Amino acid sequence: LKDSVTFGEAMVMFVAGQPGPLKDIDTFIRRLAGAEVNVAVGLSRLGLSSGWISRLGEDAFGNYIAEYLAREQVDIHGITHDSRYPTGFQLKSKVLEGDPQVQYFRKGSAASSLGEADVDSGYLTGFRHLHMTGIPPALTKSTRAFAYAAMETMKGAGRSVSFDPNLRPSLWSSKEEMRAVINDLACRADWVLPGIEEGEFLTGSRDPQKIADFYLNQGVSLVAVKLGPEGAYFRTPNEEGTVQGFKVKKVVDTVGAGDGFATGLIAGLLRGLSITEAIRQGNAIGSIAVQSVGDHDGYPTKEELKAYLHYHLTGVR
Ligand code: KDG
Repeated sequence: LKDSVTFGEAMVMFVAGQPGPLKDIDTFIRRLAGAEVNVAVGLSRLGLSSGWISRLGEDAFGNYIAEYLAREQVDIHGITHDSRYPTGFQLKSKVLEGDPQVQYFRKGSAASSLGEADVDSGYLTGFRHLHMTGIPPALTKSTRAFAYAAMETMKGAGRSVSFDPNLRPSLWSSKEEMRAVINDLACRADWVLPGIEEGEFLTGSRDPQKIADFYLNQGVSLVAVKLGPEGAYFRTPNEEGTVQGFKVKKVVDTVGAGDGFATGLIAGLLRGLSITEAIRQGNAIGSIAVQSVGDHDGYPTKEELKAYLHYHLTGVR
């Protein structure tokens, strides 16, 4: 079996070259965005076999994405192309502090036309693990149906499933619906990876232990709550702990940190590391991610990750 598969929308991302409101920016730097594609690329860089399922338009953006992923050695056999729809894109502002502003141009995109009929169970179950986020269930009715069907297919085949809520309120019609659907999907997963703010919104408590218990009580086997620079808290039915974060000299852009965390955690668990070690890897990649402009351009190879961990844990290069 191959290692990990995921599905979702990738967008060409234009990052402002200068700080300021997006309407005033003359030059942008092109990158590739999309929570799931970030994880797919991250896992591939770490040497795992990684697949990404989506639909792209037959346009320059779609071709760019397909070529980019092939270069990153992500398995692209799960991608279909459709000339009826465009490939989505987004603009991201440059900020000197805090989270940047993001503006989407993704309504009616090729990826948002994915539906239940596109679920290829033969392809999916060729992987040991499925990583999901809360973004596809937010896009359209059909992508939500795809998400449920993919989850069911993988659970039915005995595969593990990770779920990152990745809350994007602007993509939902109401906060109540967002909470209900995300929790419904999260409770069907094996590993749930909320940020602390997300956990608070989803469970009503800001206490990481209570957030974890909420999902463990529904049958989830591991909850890792991301605490930003403080690292992450985790809990399973018989283990818990907090794994310290890594010090970062300069935060360039926070977007992509959560996907970096998921990448390190999934790679670690699929390779049989302890939960603490897997989470440490997650924290490490999250801290690397915030130091570059794109979502995933800073994500390390296996060797780079090893060197980073070694340096930060021993002080020796
Ligand atoms: O997690 C990073 C993503 O938010 C970014 O790449 C864009 O996928 C994206 C989205 O829909 O917000």
